Amino acid sequence: MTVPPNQALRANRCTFHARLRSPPAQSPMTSTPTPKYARSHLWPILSLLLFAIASVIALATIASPVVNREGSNLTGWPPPCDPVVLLTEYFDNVMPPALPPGWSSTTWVTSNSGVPTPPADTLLNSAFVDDPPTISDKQLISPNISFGGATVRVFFSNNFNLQEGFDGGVLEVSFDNGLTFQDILTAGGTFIYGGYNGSISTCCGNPLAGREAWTGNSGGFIQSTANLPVPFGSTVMLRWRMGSDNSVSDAGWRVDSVAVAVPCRTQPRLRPRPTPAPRP
Ligand SMILES: [Ca+2]
Ligand SMILES: [Ca+2]
Repeated sequence: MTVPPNQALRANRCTFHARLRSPPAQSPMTSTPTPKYARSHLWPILSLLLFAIASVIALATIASPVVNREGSNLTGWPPPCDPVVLLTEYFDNVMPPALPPGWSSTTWVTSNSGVPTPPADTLLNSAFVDDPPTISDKQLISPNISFGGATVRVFFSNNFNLQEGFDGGVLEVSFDNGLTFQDILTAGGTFIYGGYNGSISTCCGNPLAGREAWTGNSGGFIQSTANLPVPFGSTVMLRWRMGSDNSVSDAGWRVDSVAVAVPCRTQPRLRPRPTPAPRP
């Protein structure tokens, strides 16, 4: 039978495509055939994938200590602000009994030994005044601190052993260059730590009679901290004032590690400006 030319051509095409689709002849010795496509295309992809995984693991191993180190340094970063330190005094750069420059008193001295113990919060010295068995009014005055219009924070280490209820100490402030002083609480201040712990008897001539004060025995240095609003345009002078009555002495009072600062305030966060729309 004669096959028409069109049918012969169609049959040859089918045979050609069937050869393309049919798997190659297998060797009788090969039991598990390996597709050529997998070898030629999947291996580069798998190699790239393995290389990428290895790179990620290596980078993580190298970067981990850096991230941890910088993470610890960056805790709380950026800080909301920095405190503005106005005054610090540790009384350590003078030879006792001299007071540091700018500090004044006729009765207080610097001291590195004796009672009340310990003699200093920061070595070697503290400011010290005794508690005599007689009526006395002993004042230690700070330099003038030029800052106003904000609440400042006063820190100091406080070691007192004063006849309880009869002798005591107070912190006073002046906003007029030392012309007048008032108690820090009367001036609007508030204690955060280590505030007054008693009141002074009115019986026996103490110049601080009837006032709240530090009195009795602190048992070593304690931290006293107060907030003090300072009127705009004013300066601040601090006065540690010890008053004693007409009998019975005690070890005295030590002040050390004084700092005055504008405490950390939260700064307003700037909002990013919106991108202006392009003009036509
Ligand atoms: Ca000191
Ligand atoms: Ca006394």
